[in-house]
Amino acid sequence: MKIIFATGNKNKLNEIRAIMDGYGFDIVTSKDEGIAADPEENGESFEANALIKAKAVYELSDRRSVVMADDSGLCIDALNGEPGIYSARFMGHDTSYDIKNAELLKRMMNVPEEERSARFVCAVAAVLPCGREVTVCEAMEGRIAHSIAGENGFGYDPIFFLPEFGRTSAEVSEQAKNLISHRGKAIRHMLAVLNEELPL
Ligand code: ITT
Repeated sequence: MKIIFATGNKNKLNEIRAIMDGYGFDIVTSKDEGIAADPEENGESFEANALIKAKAVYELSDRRSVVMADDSGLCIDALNGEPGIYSARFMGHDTSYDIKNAELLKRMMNVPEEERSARFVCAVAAVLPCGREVTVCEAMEGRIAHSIAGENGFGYDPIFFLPEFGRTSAEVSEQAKNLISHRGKAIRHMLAVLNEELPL
Protein backbone atom coordinates (compact mmCIF):
# COMPACT_ATOMS: atom_id res chain seq x y z
CA MET A 1 0.00 0.00 0.00
CA LYS A 2 1.36 3.36 -1.06
CA ILE A 3 1.11 6.41 1.20
CA ILE A 4 1.61 9.84 -0.34
CA PHE A 5 2.95 12.10 2.40
CA ALA A 6 2.10 15.76 1.80
CA THR A 7 5.15 17.48 3.24
CA GLY A 8 7.99 19.58 1.96
CA ASN A 9 9.89 19.37 5.27
CA LYS A 10 12.80 16.93 4.82
CA ASN A 11 13.46 16.60 8.56
CA LYS A 12 9.87 15.62 9.22
CA LEU A 13 9.97 13.18 6.33
CA ASN A 14 13.12 11.47 7.67
CA GLU A 15 11.42 11.00 11.03
CA ILE A 16 8.19 9.77 9.41
CA ARG A 17 10.08 7.22 7.30
CA ALA A 18 11.93 5.94 10.38
CA ILE A 19 8.71 5.76 12.44
CA MET A 20 6.86 3.85 9.68
CA ASP A 21 9.79 1.56 8.94
CA GLY A 22 8.76 -2.09 9.05
CA TYR A 23 5.01 -1.55 8.58
CA GLY A 24 5.22 -2.42 4.87
CA PHE A 25 4.07 0.91 3.45
CA ASP A 26 5.67 2.50 0.42
CA ILE A 27 6.06 6.15 1.44
CA VAL A 28 6.40 8.72 -1.31
CA THR A 29 6.06 12.50 -1.18
CA SER A 30 3.64 14.66 -3.15
CA LYS A 31 6.69 15.97 -5.02
CA ASP A 32 7.71 12.39 -5.95
CA GLU A 33 4.21 12.01 -7.45
CA GLY A 34 4.56 15.23 -9.44
CA ILE A 35 1.86 16.91 -7.35
CA ALA A 36 2.51 20.58 -6.63
CA ALA A 37 0.08 21.67 -3.92
CA ASP A 38 0.80 24.60 -1.65
CA PRO A 39 -2.50 25.37 0.09
CA GLU A 40 -2.86 28.23 2.53
CA GLU A 41 -2.66 26.77 6.05
CA ASN A 42 -5.44 28.98 7.38
CA GLY A 43 -7.02 26.51 9.81
CA GLU A 44 -7.34 27.36 13.49
CA SER A 45 -5.92 24.09 14.80
CA PHE A 46 -3.18 21.60 14.03
CA GLU A 47 -5.84 19.08 12.93
CA ALA A 48 -7.50 21.58 10.57
CA ASN A 49 -4.18 22.49 8.95
CA ALA A 50 -3.09 18.85 8.59
CA LEU A 51 -6.38 18.12 6.83
CA ILE A 52 -6.02 21.15 4.53
CA LYS A 53 -2.60 19.83 3.42
CA ALA A 54 -3.79 16.21 2.95
CA LYS A 55 -6.96 17.22 1.06
CA ALA A 56 -5.09 19.54 -1.31
CA VAL A 57 -2.84 16.65 -2.41
CA TYR A 58 -5.68 14.09 -2.46
CA GLU A 59 -7.66 16.32 -4.86
CA LEU A 60 -4.73 16.27 -7.31
CA SER A 61 -3.91 12.57 -6.86
CA ASP A 62 -5.27 9.55 -8.73
CA ARG A 63 -7.22 8.70 -5.54
CA ARG A 64 -5.77 5.21 -5.35
CA SER A 65 -3.43 5.87 -2.42
CA VAL A 66 -3.80 7.13 1.12
CA VAL A 67 -2.68 10.75 1.38
CA MET A 68 -1.28 11.85 4.74
CA ALA A 69 -0.05 15.14 6.16
CA ASP A 70 1.50 16.30 9.44
CA ASP A 71 0.92 19.68 11.04
CA SER A 72 2.97 20.24 14.12
CA GLY A 73 4.48 22.85 16.38
CA LEU A 74 5.71 23.96 19.77
CA CYS A 75 3.22 25.34 22.31
CA ILE A 76 4.76 27.25 25.24
CA ASP A 77 2.40 27.77 28.17
CA ALA A 78 4.10 30.94 29.48
CA LEU A 79 3.72 32.49 25.99
CA ASN A 80 0.00 31.69 25.76
CA GLY A 81 0.64 28.65 23.59
CA GLU A 82 2.89 30.42 21.09
CA PRO A 83 4.32 29.83 18.56
CA GLY A 84 1.73 26.99 18.27
CA ILE A 85 0.18 26.60 14.82
CA TYR A 86 2.47 29.41 13.64
CA SER A 87 5.67 27.51 14.56
CA ALA A 88 7.00 27.32 11.00
CA ARG A 89 6.02 30.94 10.26
CA PHE A 90 7.28 32.39 13.60
CA MET A 91 9.64 35.31 12.74
CA GLY A 92 9.29 34.36 9.06
CA HIS A 93 9.44 30.97 7.35
CA ASP A 94 13.03 31.45 6.15
CA THR A 95 14.50 32.75 9.42
CA SER A 96 17.07 30.32 10.84
CA TYR A 97 16.19 28.25 13.87
CA ASP A 98 19.26 29.62 15.68
CA ILE A 99 17.55 33.01 15.55
CA LYS A 100 14.04 31.71 16.34
CA ASN A 101 15.31 29.64 19.27
CA ALA A 102 17.38 32.53 20.63
CA GLU A 103 14.31 34.79 20.46
CA LEU A 104 12.12 32.29 22.35
CA LEU A 105 14.82 31.85 25.03
CA LYS A 106 14.96 35.64 25.36
CA ARG A 107 11.18 35.85 25.82
CA MET A 108 11.43 33.09 28.44
CA MET A 109 14.43 34.64 30.23
CA ASN A 110 12.65 35.64 33.45
CA VAL A 111 10.19 32.75 33.53
CA PRO A 112 10.81 30.51 36.57
CA GLU A 113 11.42 26.77 36.18
CA GLU A 114 7.94 25.71 37.30
CA GLU A 115 6.33 27.89 34.59
CA ARG A 116 8.48 26.69 31.67
CA SER A 117 6.15 23.86 30.61
CA ALA A 118 5.68 23.32 26.88
CA ARG A 119 4.66 20.62 24.45
CA PHE A 120 5.30 19.60 20.91
CA VAL A 121 1.99 18.80 19.20
CA CYS A 122 1.52 16.78 16.02
CA ALA A 123 -1.71 16.28 14.10
CA VAL A 124 -1.68 13.71 11.33
CA ALA A 125 -4.50 13.74 8.78
CA ALA A 126 -5.24 11.05 6.22
CA VAL A 127 -7.59 11.00 3.28
CA LEU A 128 -8.38 7.42 2.26
CA PRO A 129 -8.87 6.43 -1.40
CA CYS A 130 -12.67 6.45 -0.83
CA GLY A 131 -12.44 10.08 0.35
CA ARG A 132 -12.90 9.36 4.05
CA GLU A 133 -10.96 11.77 6.28
CA VAL A 134 -9.26 10.81 9.55
CA THR A 135 -7.26 13.02 11.93
CA VAL A 136 -5.37 12.18 15.10
CA CYS A 137 -3.38 14.45 17.40
CA GLU A 138 -0.70 13.65 19.98
CA ALA A 139 1.75 15.60 22.15
CA MET A 140 5.13 15.30 23.86
CA GLU A 141 5.43 17.18 27.14
CA GLY A 142 8.58 18.98 28.22
CA ARG A 143 10.05 22.31 29.33
CA ILE A 144 11.80 25.20 27.66
CA ALA A 145 15.53 24.92 28.35
CA HIS A 146 17.70 27.85 29.47
CA SER A 147 20.11 27.53 26.57
CA ILE A 148 20.36 25.89 23.17
CA ALA A 149 21.79 22.36 23.29
CA GLY A 150 22.17 19.47 20.85
CA GLU A 151 22.69 18.84 17.16
CA ASN A 152 20.10 16.12 16.45
CA GLY A 153 16.51 16.64 15.36
CA PHE A 154 15.51 19.98 13.83
CA GLY A 155 13.57 23.18 14.42
CA TYR A 156 12.90 23.84 18.09
CA ASP A 157 14.47 20.58 19.38
CA PRO A 158 17.58 22.36 20.81
CA ILE A 159 15.44 24.34 23.30
CA PHE A 160 13.00 21.56 24.23
CA PHE A 161 14.11 19.92 27.49
CA LEU A 162 12.89 16.41 28.28
CA PRO A 163 12.94 16.05 32.09
CA GLU A 164 12.92 12.22 31.96
CA PHE A 165 16.10 12.22 29.83
CA GLY A 166 17.73 15.27 31.49
CA ARG A 167 18.54 16.66 28.05
CA THR A 168 16.94 18.35 25.06
CA SER A 169 15.23 16.50 22.24
CA ALA A 170 18.18 17.57 20.05
CA GLU A 171 20.52 15.66 22.40
CA VAL A 172 18.73 12.30 22.30
CA SER A 173 19.07 9.85 19.40
CA GLU A 174 16.56 9.85 16.55
CA GLN A 175 15.33 6.43 17.72
CA ALA A 176 14.79 7.65 21.30
CA LYS A 177 12.94 10.76 20.11
CA ASN A 178 10.69 8.77 17.74
CA LEU A 179 9.66 6.43 20.57
CA ILE A 180 8.28 9.25 22.71
CA SER A 181 7.66 12.11 20.31
CA HIS A 182 4.41 13.81 19.29
CA ARG A 183 5.10 12.63 15.72
CA GLY A 184 5.94 9.05 16.68
CA LYS A 185 2.76 8.78 18.75
CA ALA A 186 0.55 10.43 16.13
CA ILE A 187 1.86 8.31 13.24
CA ARG A 188 1.49 5.07 15.23
CA HIS A 189 -2.02 6.14 16.28
CA MET A 190 -2.89 6.82 12.63
CA LEU A 191 -1.46 3.46 11.51
CA ALA A 192 -3.65 1.71 14.10
CA VAL A 193 -6.71 3.54 12.70
CA LEU A 194 -5.75 2.67 9.11
CA ASN A 195 -5.29 -0.94 10.12
CA GLU A 196 -8.98 -0.97 11.09
CA GLU A 197 -10.18 1.06 8.10
CA LEU A 198 -8.31 -0.31 5.12
CA PRO A 199 -8.81 -3.60 3.28
CA LEU A 200 -5.15 -4.67 3.54
P1 ITT B 1 5.04 20.92 5.77
O1 ITT B 1 3.84 21.81 6.02
O2 ITT B 1 5.46 20.93 4.32
O3 ITT B 1 4.88 19.54 6.31
P2 ITT B 1 6.37 22.73 7.62
O4 ITT B 1 7.78 22.81 8.14
O5 ITT B 1 5.79 24.00 7.05
O6 ITT B 1 6.31 21.54 6.54
P3 ITT B 1 4.44 22.76 9.79
O7 ITT B 1 3.60 23.83 9.19
O8 ITT B 1 3.76 21.58 10.40
O9 ITT B 1 5.47 22.15 8.73
O10 ITT B 1 5.39 23.43 10.87
C1 ITT B 1 5.97 22.68 11.86
C2 ITT B 1 7.08 23.47 12.51
O11 ITT B 1 7.05 23.17 13.92
C3 ITT B 1 8.43 22.99 12.02
O12 ITT B 1 8.87 23.76 10.93
C4 ITT B 1 9.28 23.14 13.26
O13 ITT B 1 9.69 24.45 13.39
C5 ITT B 1 8.32 22.85 14.41
N1 ITT B 1 8.37 21.44 14.79
C6 ITT B 1 7.42 20.49 14.56
N2 ITT B 1 7.84 19.29 14.99
C7 ITT B 1 9.07 19.47 15.49
C8 ITT B 1 10.01 18.60 16.06
O14 ITT B 1 9.79 17.30 16.16
N3 ITT B 1 11.17 19.11 16.46
C9 ITT B 1 11.42 20.42 16.33
N4 ITT B 1 10.60 21.32 15.79
C10 ITT B 1 9.42 20.86 15.36
